[in-house]
Amino acid sequence: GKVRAPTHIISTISDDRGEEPCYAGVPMSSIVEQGYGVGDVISLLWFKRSLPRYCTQFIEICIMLCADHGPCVSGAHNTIVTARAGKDLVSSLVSGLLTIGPRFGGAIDDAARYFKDAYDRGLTPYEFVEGMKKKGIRVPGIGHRIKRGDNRDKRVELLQRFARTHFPSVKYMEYAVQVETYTLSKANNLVLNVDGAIGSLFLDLLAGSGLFTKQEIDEIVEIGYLNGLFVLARSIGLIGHTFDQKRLKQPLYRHPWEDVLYTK
Ligand code: Q5B
Repeated sequence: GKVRAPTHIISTISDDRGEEPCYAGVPMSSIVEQGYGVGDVISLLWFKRSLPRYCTQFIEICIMLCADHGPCVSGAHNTIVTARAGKDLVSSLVSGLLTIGPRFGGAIDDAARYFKDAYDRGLTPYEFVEGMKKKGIRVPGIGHRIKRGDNRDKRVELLQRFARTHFPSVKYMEYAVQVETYTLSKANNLVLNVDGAIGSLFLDLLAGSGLFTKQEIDEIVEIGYLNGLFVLARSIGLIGHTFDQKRLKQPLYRHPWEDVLYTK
């Protein structure tokens, strides 16, 4: 009989061999004709399933409100400096993307991991935060350079309001809010930040939608899908910053001597 030669690649999310490309089995004509959005495409290509409208809307809100946060944040700064050094779009973009990590924008996965573990183990916010302190680990999803207890992040409020209205359960987010109440009692800058809000709410999306098994949720959290939301979103802003600098014909950036402490 026929013998199938072993393949070098296994792929399960898309197929371009037929008349039209398919994302997780859904043909492109259905995606276009049924008015799917970016949230649906992310659901198909990342989670390999169609998600209900409130979930895809939540994903799209995350993308929109993480798309940019001004020129002063780490990623935009790198992109601006790179564009002004005369580099091309891709170089300027990746130079900004490379700053995304545990301090800047890339704390979503760890926030989801730590909040999930603490909530599932029934730790009080005090036990959780003080336990992290003992281990010398900053609580991911908590803290911001400019946001404060008396100057909350509007993006966090918008996400919370949407989820409280549309999600069947927001237990992980409410736990993150309790953690924030405790951290704010220690210092005014220790607010729940946008990474922490997305991390905790995505746990609620996964657990509350009824479309993921416990094993699938654990795998998503362990692999770390959620920083992808920030990477994808912020690429929109970083591309914009590149075009902005080119349009403005900005010269090579050089940091002023006066702003450096030269010391031995
Ligand atoms: N302390 C974000 O720090 C920041 C603590 C903490 C316990 C914490 C810090 C942090 C976790 C990572 C995280 C996402 C580095 C942030 C984002 C997107 C963005 C960005 C934008 C956008 C800020 C002062 C004292 C020290 C620290 C203690 C601070 N954080 N303790 N758990 N989480 N958070 N990142 O202000 O006793 O004096 O030594 O690492 O969630 O990236 O807009 O800019 O859209 O672009 O530099 O919003 O919180 O504070 O380092 O001077 O610390 O607070 O141990 O205590 P800061 P530091 P002590 S959202």
